[in-house]
Amino acid sequence: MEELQLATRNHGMPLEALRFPITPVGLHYLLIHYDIPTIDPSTWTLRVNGCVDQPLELSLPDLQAMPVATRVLTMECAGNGRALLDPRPASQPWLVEAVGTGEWTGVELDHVLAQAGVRTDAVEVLLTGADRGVEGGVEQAYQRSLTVEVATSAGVLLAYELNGAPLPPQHGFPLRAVVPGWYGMTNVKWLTAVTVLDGPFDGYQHTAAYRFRRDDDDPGEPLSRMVPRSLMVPPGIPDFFTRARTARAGRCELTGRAWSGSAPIVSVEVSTDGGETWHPAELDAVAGGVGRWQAWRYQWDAEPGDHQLCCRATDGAGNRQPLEPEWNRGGYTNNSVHRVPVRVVE
Ligand SMILES: Nc1nc2c(c(=O)[nH]1)N[C@H]1C(S)=C(S)[C@@H](COP(=O)(O)O)O[C@H]1N2
Ligand SMILES: [Mo]
Repeated sequence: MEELQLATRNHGMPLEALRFPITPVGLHYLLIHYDIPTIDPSTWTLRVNGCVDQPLELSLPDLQAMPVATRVLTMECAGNGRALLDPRPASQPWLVEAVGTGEWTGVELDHVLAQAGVRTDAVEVLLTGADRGVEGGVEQAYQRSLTVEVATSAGVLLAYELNGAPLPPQHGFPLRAVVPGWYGMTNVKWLTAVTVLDGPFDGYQHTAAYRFRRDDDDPGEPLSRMVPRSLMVPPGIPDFFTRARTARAGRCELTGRAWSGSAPIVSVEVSTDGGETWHPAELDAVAGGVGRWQAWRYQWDAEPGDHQLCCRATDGAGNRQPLEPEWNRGGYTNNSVHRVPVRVVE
């Protein structure tokens, strides 16, 4: 029941929505650890404080008067693929659809930090959301930090628009961070404060959550950039309850998208026999980029029978999706190849 409770609050992107280069807002995946906070935009401000020369308190119009930047970026939850691990780590039970691509508009975090003047003793930049909850027995506001280097040179946006409209409540109204190429947890929603710290942040979302830990004793490695993944639009038609798919024999174009947070995608391969043999897919002329998905297609001559379709991506840094996942306690970064069983009929 607890997994169902999370699954109904936090929805994924239906895979057929891979056809949209920019995900319509209502189809973008959603992950909200606690509750959507109530925010009155007329009194809301962003505090910029800590190790800065000039602390700031900025209203939404103040932020909107600053230089505007727009970026198309793919966002993926670090737990995407979790529920495919065995045993299944109990948490938000994502299969593979915790992803979406948005056109984010706002002001560069670097611009705001420059206005405040980051002092030389600065080490990290802490982002605090307005939402509160309890996790692992610890009451907390949702907080994540970035190194000063990432905060000032990685193209981080403080976004107030998604796809040309004000952020909707569920995606962080009135302001959220968007960090190109990083997993979803970094993109703090409902921002209330940007605090420059003179030491590393040791809050729950860094020390307990979002670490790749092989077992209970493993302190683990912090998660950062998205590892490569490709997904396909499942062909044919689904059964309502089982979602088992049936397609017609003949020429069938398989399409999908692939992304990585470290380097552009350089190849996508397709297998129609469960990963025994692989064939190159064609990458669309419109290039993706670091943290922005890339469309691909493959012409499949579908013969009657049962097939397991698979796709796998490789990025320019040489990272390729594995056939099998590596289990870990939090169920993170399972980017093993996407598998879609299909029955082909005459
Ligand atoms: N304040 C706040 N920010 C947050 C979260 C949250 O619960 N609270 N969830 C994070 C996680 S784990 C993910 S995957 C993304 C999801 O963003 P989306 O719901 O806009 O797709 O937001 C991140 N930012
Ligand atoms: Mo996430």
